Amino acid sequence: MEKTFLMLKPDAVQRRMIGKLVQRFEEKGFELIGAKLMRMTMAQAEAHYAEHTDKPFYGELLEFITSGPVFAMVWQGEGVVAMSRLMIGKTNPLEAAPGTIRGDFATDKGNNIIHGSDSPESAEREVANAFHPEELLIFDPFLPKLEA
Ligand code: RTP
Ligand code: MG
Repeated sequence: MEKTFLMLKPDAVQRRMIGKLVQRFEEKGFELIGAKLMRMTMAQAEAHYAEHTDKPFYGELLEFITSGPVFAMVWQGEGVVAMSRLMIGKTNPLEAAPGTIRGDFATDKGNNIIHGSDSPESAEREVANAFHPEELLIFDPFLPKLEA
């Protein structure tokens, strides 16, 4: 079954939006199979955003994502990667439609509330970067084994 990694960013946690945002995905009908409040280490942030190493905003992005707790989640369902990206809305605030999470709650390109994996392959990598296998309800063979 398809999975995605959704992460409520430090601005969402600080704005007390965890419950409201989790509710959107529950009501849509996806299955939550893992969730935790965590602080991303710099190494985790670098791995998570490895594709953006060369971007001018990379430093700012790492600083922001490690600036406070995030709420990391794994959701499962048919088409969950693409559908959750639709629910999240575009990165550019001028293109994020009302009714989407960013369209409703964000005005900034950087402080934009939530991350969602852009493909099932990215999701596998991002889940493994943030969760131990036993933290998920359903065993995932692609996740590395914990040291005994
Ligand atoms: P995300 O990865 O966080 O779900 O967001 P996304 O796919 O919509 O956007 P992406 O292109 O992957 O960019 C990752 C995050 O970098 C920040 N960003 N800042 N200042 C800028 O021009 C800029 N562009 C992107 C955003 O926080 C974006 O979510
Ligand atoms: Mg992205």
